[in-house]
Amino acid sequence: MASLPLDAIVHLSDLHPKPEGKTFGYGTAGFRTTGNILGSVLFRVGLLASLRSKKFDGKTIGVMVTASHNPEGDNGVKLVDPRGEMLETSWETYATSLANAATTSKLVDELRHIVAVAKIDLSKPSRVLYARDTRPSGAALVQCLEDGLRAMGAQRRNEGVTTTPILHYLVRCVNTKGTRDEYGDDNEEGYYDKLSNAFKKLMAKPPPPLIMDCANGVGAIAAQKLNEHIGSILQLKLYNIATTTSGVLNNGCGADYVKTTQRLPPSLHGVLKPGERGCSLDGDADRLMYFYLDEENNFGMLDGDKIAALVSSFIVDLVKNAGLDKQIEVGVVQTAYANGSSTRYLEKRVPVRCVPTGVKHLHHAAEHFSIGVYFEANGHGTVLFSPSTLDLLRTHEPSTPAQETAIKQLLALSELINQTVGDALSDMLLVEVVLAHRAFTAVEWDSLYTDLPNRLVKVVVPSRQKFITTDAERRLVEPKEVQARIDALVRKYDGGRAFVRPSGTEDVVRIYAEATLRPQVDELASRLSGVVYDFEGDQSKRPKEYL
Ligand code: NG1
Ligand code: ZN
Repeated sequence: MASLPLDAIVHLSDLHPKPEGKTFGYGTAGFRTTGNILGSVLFRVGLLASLRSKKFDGKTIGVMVTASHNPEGDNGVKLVDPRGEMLETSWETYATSLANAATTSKLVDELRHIVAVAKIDLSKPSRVLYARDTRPSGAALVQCLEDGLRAMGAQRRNEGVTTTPILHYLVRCVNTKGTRDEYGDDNEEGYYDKLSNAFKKLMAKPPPPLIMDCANGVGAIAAQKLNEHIGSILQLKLYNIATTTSGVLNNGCGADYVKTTQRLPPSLHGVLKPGERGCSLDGDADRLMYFYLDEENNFGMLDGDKIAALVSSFIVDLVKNAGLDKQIEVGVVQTAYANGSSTRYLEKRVPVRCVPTGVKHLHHAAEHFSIGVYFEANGHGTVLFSPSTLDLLRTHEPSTPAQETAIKQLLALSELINQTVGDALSDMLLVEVVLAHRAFTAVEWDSLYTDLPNRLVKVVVPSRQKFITTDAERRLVEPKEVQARIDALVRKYDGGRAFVRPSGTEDVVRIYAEATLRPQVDELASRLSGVVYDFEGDQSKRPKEYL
C-alpha cells in the first residue's frame, strides 16, 4: 500500500500556514473570501484535488480560482468533478475540514482520515487541470495551489487565465477523450470551434450587433476570441474590457450590478441607443443578463427568469415540430428567487421545479428531465440534454422535412449549449438564436410576462447559521418567531411573497420580497430587514431604514 508523501506535505504545508482565528467554509460556490488570506486554502485544495483524482483512478479534476461577481479584492476556489460538474456534496465536508486544520500536524491527521473514510488508493495517479480569472491575487494563489499538487505528486495542467465555464468544458473534454461521450477538443480553440460551428448551423442571417459589458473581467478576453469565430454572423461590440486596470472588475458594471440595481451600467449610457439590446457578463463569465432601451429610452432588464422563459418555450416548440413531444419531456428548474410572474408563465407550459439556491441543486434537478432548462434569476444557467434524449435525436427517423429540420436544430442546440455549467457566452449565443428564430426584439421578448416588483436585500447578522430553512428555502424552520413575523407581514401586502435565508457565499442573511406594487415591496423588504435585525442585532446600532 502506498502512503501519503508526508515529507513533501509537511515541508510545503509549513510554507502556507493557516491564518489564525479564521474559519473557512466550502459554500455554494467553493471557498470565497478576501484574496490575500486564501494561500493555505489553495495549498490544501491542491492536496484534496489530487486525492479526488486518485479516487477516480487518475481522471482529471478541475480547480478554478475565482470570486465571480464579487469585488476585485475577493477571491475563491472551487473544485470541478470529472464530468465537468460541481464537486460532489460529500466531499465539500472534506474540503472544509482540510481548510480549517489549525496546524500542519492536524492537516496530516485530516488527510489520513479522508484517505481512510473515502477509501483512496494512494498508488493511483492524479491529474489536475486549473485556471484563474483576472483578479490580481490570482497568480500568487495559483502558486499555492501548485505547491499542494506538487506535494502530492499530481500531474499538473495550467490553463492560465480563462473563464469558469471554459475550465468546466476542458475537464469534461479531457475525461471523455476517445470515448463515445467525447465532448470536444480539450483546448480553448476546441471550445470556440464547438460553439461557433453550432451557432452557424442555427443562424440564417446576421442580427444587429450586440453590445456586451464584459465586467472588466476574463469574459472580455474570451469574448474577443469568440468574436473572431462568429464575427461574420454576430458582431459583438465589447465594453468594460479593462482587464489589467486596478479596481474596475465588477465595479459599476457586470451582470450582478445590472441585476441588483436593475439599472444600465453607467459606462453604457450614451452607448446603448433606444431600440438596441445589450448584455452583461459577470467577472468569470458564467452569468448573463440582457437589457435594452425602448424607443422612449426606458431601461428594461431581461434576467435569468426571462432567459428561461424564452429558451424553454422555443425548445418545447422544436420538440413538437420534431414529432417527439410524447418521448421528450422539457422541464424548467428555478429557485425561490425566480420572479413569481415567471413561475406562473412557465407553469402553464412546462413542468417547473423549485430547488434550493446553488448551481449543483439546479443542475441535478434538471438532469431528471429529458431536456432540463435551469436558470437562477441572477443569470446563471444552462440547458441539459439527457444521454437518452441525445440518442433518440441522433437515431430517430423523421417522417417529414419539417421534423428533420427540428431534430437538426435540437442537436445543434445541444452542441451550442454548455452541458457542464452555466456559461454566459454560450447562453448569449443561445438567446441570439432564439431571438432570430422568433423574430423578436428585446421589447417583444420582455413582453412574454411582466415581472412583479421585487427587492433583494441583505442584513449582516452575528451568526447566520441560526437561520435554518425548509421547502426549497422558502420557509424558516429556525428561528420560528422570525418566520411567524414574516407570515404576518406578508399577509398584509397585495400579491406579497417573501423569504429569508442565510447566504452560502457571504456572511449575511438575504431577504427577498415581492408584491404587486413597487412602494409596497420596498416597505415590505424594509420591515423584514427590521425583523431579521431585531432577532439578534445591537439595537443601539439599528439602521434607520429598517422599519
Ligand atoms: P448565496 O450567497 O448563497 O445567496 C449567491 C447567489 C446564488 C449563486 C451563488 C454562487 C443569489 C440570491 N444568490 O449565493 O444564486 O449564484 O451566489 O455564486 O443570487
Ligand atoms: Zn460567476
